[in-house]
Amino acid sequence: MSTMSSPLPPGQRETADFPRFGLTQFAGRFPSQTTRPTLQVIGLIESELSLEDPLQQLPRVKQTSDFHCVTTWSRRSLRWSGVRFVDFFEQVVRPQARPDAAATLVALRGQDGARTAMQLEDLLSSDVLLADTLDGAPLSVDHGAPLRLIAPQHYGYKSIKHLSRIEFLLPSSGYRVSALRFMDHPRARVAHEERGRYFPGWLLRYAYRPLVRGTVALFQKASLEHQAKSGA
Ligand SMILES: Nc1nc2c(c(=O)[nH]1)N[C@H]1C(S)=C(S)[C@@H](COP(=O)(O)O)O[C@H]1N2
Ligand SMILES: [Mo]
Repeated sequence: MSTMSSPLPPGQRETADFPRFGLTQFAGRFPSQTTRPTLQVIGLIESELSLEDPLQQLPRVKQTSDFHCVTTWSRRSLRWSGVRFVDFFEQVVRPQARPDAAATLVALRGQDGARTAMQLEDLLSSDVLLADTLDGAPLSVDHGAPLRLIAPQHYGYKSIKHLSRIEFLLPSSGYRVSALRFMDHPRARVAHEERGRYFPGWLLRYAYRPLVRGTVALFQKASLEHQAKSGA
């Protein structure tokens, strides 16, 4: 799906680069496993799964999509490849783990400890990917190695990098995400400007925009230090 010529969603501005980004507490945290992905499937299911190379045997797809961070920067036309989440769900999770039909909330966790949750219904959209390449190359550590979620219709904080665990939950489970409560909208649909809860999206634009430069710089510095240490 290409969204190249469409106007940007409300409140978003195009960036010239694609920065490593997130909540500041994750700037200095990195995945320990960056090549072969393993994915745990847990929660309200009949059998827990620990999948090595979870994309194996699933149909691979390429997708060009825009990426929208809640803090208002957008990166156009990123070229991802991987498998559709819906295929992973229908061909692996449903037959092997057999999730309870009432478990319609799905928590996603990265190796760096970052946590978010999405409605299963939103994850089953055909443009939601488990991605392992960007612009034709394996994902870099900065952008989510070895495997990340890509949910282009949702703000970037739902697209968990270094994805290591998927947990099926009841919507009433009270699952705690990484962000403060007001920052986490249960759906976070970009088209509806669902940036967070309690405050209207247009108001959060002005609260978040001034934080972008400093956050990018912090993440960049931490990456350089990490590369120097790991000799990469
Ligand atoms: N594991 C993990 N996933 C994450 C984050 C993070 O810090 N850790 N940051 C989120 C946020 S807020 C954004 S905007 C995107 C940024 O993706 P990028 O670093 O590849 O640009 O990743 C999201 N997924
Ligand atoms: Mo973000």
